[in-house]
Amino acid sequence: MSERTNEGRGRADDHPADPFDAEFADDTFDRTDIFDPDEFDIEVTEEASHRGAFGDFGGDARGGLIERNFRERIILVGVTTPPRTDEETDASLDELALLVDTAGADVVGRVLQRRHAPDPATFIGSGKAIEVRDLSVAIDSDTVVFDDELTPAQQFNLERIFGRSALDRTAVILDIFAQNASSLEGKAQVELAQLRYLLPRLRGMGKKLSQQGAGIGTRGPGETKLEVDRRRIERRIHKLEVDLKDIRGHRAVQSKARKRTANRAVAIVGYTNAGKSSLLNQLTNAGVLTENRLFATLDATTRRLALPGGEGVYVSDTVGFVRKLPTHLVEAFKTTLDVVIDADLLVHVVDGSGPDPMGNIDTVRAVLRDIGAASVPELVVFNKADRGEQAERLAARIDGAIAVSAETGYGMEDLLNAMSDRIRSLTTVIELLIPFDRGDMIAAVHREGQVLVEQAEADGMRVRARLEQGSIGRLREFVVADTPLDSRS
Ligand SMILES: Nc1nc2c(ncn2[C@@H]2O[C@H](COP(=O)(O)OP(=O)(O)OP(=O)(O)O)[C@@H](O)[C@H]2O)c(=O)[nH]1
Ligand SMILES: [Mg+2]
Repeated sequence: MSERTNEGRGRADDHPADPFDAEFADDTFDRTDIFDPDEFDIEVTEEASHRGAFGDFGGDARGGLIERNFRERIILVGVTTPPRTDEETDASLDELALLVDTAGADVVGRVLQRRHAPDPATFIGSGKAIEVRDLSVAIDSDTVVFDDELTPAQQFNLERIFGRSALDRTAVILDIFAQNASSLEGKAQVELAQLRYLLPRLRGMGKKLSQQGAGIGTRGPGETKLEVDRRRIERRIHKLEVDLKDIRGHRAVQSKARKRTANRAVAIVGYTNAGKSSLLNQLTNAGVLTENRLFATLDATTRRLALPGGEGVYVSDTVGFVRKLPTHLVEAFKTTLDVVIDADLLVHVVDGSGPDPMGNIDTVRAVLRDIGAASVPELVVFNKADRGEQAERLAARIDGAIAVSAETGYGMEDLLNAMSDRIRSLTTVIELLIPFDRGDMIAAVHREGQVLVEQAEADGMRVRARLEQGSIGRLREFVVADTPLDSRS
């Protein structure tokens, strides 16, 4: 990518036609960066320039998946609305640029605007929209991507003004998901999320649906594609919902089977690209794909791991989170959600070498709250300690946090011990005396807990075991209350 420049030529004039712009826009802030200043003067006509993506303004009608014969040229638009700061908008646009790059397109310019509130009709106001249109023509961009979620009406209006596709961050994330989905369930989930996103946006898309370009926002995991009418989309949504229910019903049985065993569940969560899959691989040789790419993982992979204390745990890798990830998108990954909500412990992996680790932690915690996992205990792990001191410094700042490198294996022993301690703290060592005719209960102790000592006595089996509260409740009548227990509890 060529160097970012602050081009005066793209700067906003006031557009009195739009009261929002006239009143609130601060054109000392509004900024337009063009990444290909050399190409700025290229003579292009609107029709000739646009190669089509989401919209009906051109494009080939191949409707391909990932394959494409050009890299789309993208303009990013970010809006600062209070209480957000300009720096936050900038950082968020940096990340959006990374998302667009991951989706396989080139960012050729970015536009920043400051507003008190989004314009209900066009998000950025009609004056600014015309400016963006002119810029798109001038630098020959195919698609305009907004950092915030657009309503269907805003998207529709903007595409009309631009004469090219207007997408939002959600569409880009969906596009990446569509490229990365690999399992049957993952593909079904992504397709469902895409269709649900598309359905309210069908208005005025009759032509588009039969004229699919191959670009961001148009790719789907199934061969269904979008060249179908609303009713067919609704039927497809219904079918996917039924299919997913089947797949999930099957897994629920497996998960119940797990719950009846003594093994605890640990979910590795964190920001996308933090190193979650790398950590699972380092811990268990799981062989999960790791890539310097956002959302490389969409499916939860689970592996068994023996902790230093002898406890067996199931460790699961999960889909990464990102800023402004709409909860309904996370919800599409219900498998991941279930894994996270049902976990006994979350290992929260943070890229300790990244630009904003604390901001990433906040984002991940907010998503965890959204999905109802706020109460699951969390162990914070600053990864990529091999890249510098920052990971260690951060770990020292947060109580109980650990610095590791999933790449080199540094810190793994500390991590395993910490996991072991945290898992142990969920259980209590108790002593039981179970009559010989209650073989079912003796079996239950073995199944649900960790048996430390077992001894046959005259009136039954004396068992010292580590058990969780639920099991202890069920075995209450056999607990030997007056016997001093293991010093540890
Ligand atoms: N230097 C260094 N790089 C690492 C470390 N851990 C992971 N990486 C790299 O970071 C990138 C992302 O790693 P992944 O394990 O795929 O990250 P993830 O959190 O699973 O990412 P998503 O599944 O995409 O959300 C890869 O290029 C890894 O090689 C580490 O400890 N040190
Ligand atoms: Mg991963």
